[in-house]
Amino acid sequence: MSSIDQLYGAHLSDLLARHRQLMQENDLDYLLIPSGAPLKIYLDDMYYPFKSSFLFRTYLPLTEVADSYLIIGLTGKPVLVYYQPVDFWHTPPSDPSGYWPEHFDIQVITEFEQALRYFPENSDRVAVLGEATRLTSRLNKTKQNPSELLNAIYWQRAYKSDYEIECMQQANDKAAYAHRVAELAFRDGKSEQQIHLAYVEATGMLEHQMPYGNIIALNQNCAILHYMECEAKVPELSRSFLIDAGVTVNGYHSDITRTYSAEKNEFSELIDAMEQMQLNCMDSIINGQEYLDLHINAHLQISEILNRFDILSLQPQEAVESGISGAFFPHGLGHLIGLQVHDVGGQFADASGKSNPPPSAHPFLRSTRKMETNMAFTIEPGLYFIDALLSKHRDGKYKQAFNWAKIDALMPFGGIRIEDDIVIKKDGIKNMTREAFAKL
Ligand SMILES: [Mn+2]
Repeated sequence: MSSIDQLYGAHLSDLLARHRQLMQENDLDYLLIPSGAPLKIYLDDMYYPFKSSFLFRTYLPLTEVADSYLIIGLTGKPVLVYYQPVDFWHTPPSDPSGYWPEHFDIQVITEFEQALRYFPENSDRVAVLGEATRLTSRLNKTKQNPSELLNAIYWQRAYKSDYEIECMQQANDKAAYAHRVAELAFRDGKSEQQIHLAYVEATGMLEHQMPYGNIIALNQNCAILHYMECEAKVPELSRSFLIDAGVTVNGYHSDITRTYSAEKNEFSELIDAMEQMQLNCMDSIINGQEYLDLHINAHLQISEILNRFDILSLQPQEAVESGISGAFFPHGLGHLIGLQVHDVGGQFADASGKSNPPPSAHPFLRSTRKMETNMAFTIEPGLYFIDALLSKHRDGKYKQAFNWAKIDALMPFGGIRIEDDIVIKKDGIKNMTREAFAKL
């Protein structure tokens, strides 16, 4: 028995115990969880790539199985209604295999409607979790996505089991290897599209199986936070390369960013400074601290770099308080990660789902949770030269504080982001991304 088998067994029994407790607190006898139905392109005979619902994937490592259902009662093995149609047009889902089937009472169906045989009765003691299907919408007495139950599930999801951490570690291991292949393609003078294809091939997966659209940017495109155009043409000069790409393993994601300079120059020194700043930021984490404090501290550290490199003459405190640091670092320091790249519940104040939004000066911060044992986060500070954000300051109140000549010289390099996936442990942090790169 491999370790993932053992870890999954313990993970699932703990998950079921917690969710059954929540079912009792919410007067429920059953949860009915659809994997989801594929979405057809309008007036076409083709479908968008299918990804099963993350609620379904909370229990099962099945990322692409459609029209299946999980039924969880208060006792016994959960029932998995597994749709395996007789289909000569497409490949039907393979027979259940691996470390998970022994934990389920698996009922294979070949006709979509046969799932109804296994559904619990139509009653308010049943909750349907996820997007309604044409079968679940017939159950008009059931509770559809009761928020009290879901919020408690989402709140708990931030705390990862050893199984989940192992899946994310494997997702980091695979991504780190592909990142290395992509870096070599950049050093080899390839186009964004060629680097993108090299990355995907190195993961051993297909493009639609990536956890999110790869961000593969050269030169000034590194300043576009969610750049996905993947230019096919090789640029005349490749100065800089920013890659933000992950891998999915058993439904769990990695989300990794690295930035490279083609040559040793001021931009590469800025990358080194940001790298050191990112490491310091992770070293400074105290178990139980607010993520928001880490984010604000990152603004101070980035402002210190801007000052040290003679890009901005303001002292760090003033750069942050005036909002100027946000012109260089406009996004949040990071987010929860797990079954979703941006895992649910990042802005919850408590298990009831009460909202804890970030302060108005930091609107894009996705996590305002405390950083507690077994929670997984990304740490992804950035420093960019984004014309759309900087241009308004060229005639603004603080225009004298900017070294415009230097900013104009750095603009063709775009920007820097360095992103690791970490887990908070009792005695420090586990950096899944750095561990993965160290194994290469
Ligand atoms: Mn991220």
